[in-house]
Amino acid sequence: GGFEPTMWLVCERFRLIEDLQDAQCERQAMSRITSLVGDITKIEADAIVNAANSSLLGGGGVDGAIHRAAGQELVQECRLLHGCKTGQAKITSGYRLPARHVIHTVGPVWRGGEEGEPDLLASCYETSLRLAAEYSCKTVAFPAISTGIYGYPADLAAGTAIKAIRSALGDLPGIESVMLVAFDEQAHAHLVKALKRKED
Ligand code: AR6
Repeated sequence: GGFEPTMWLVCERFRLIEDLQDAQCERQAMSRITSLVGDITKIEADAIVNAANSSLLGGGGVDGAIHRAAGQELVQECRLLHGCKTGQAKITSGYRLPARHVIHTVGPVWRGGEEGEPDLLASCYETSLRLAAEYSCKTVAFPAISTGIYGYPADLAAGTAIKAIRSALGDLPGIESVMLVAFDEQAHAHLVKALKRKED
């Protein structure tokens, strides 16, 4: 339990199902960006974003979870895409997921931060949102790209993500709501902190 009324407003839009009932939603007044704790495979958005690798043929982490939940047809469509470069994004159907589309993006591997990682991570968020807008998506949910197996520090990634999303949304009025789905409380705390910062 424990939803605040404002949390319900946010969560209702994504029609969160059972597993997310205890998720915490935080919303800045008038913001189109929301953070919550949950499993992105359960979210009914127009698009969920996958933190993929350049093969787009599946892997561990959120990528594995999305492929398992979507079913075999997802990897079949992915094979037709011939991979994806770091910082870029490609779109497929969501198959058995509650989400209509999956946007597959490839985050940078963290190598200390001096090898273009922030620009590449920002590009993942920006290109994913542009692709979502091209496909008339109004609601888009992101995982914390690169912060698992790819080793990007979660606090730095949260700041870069929020900044890139804010900047892209300025040009994309069709996107009504972006949900940042943290897998644990700590990742959520980094996102909330970055959301509360005025402007980077
Ligand atoms: N819902 C939301 N977030 C999740 C879920 C989930 N079901 N599962 C994990 N996370 P990662 P990366 C979080 O490792 O760092 C794959 O093998 C996780 O806690 O999934 O971009 C790909 O094929 C972390 O905060 O992606 C690539 O080879 C975040 O999602 C590589 O991993 C991202 O962690 C990509 O690594």
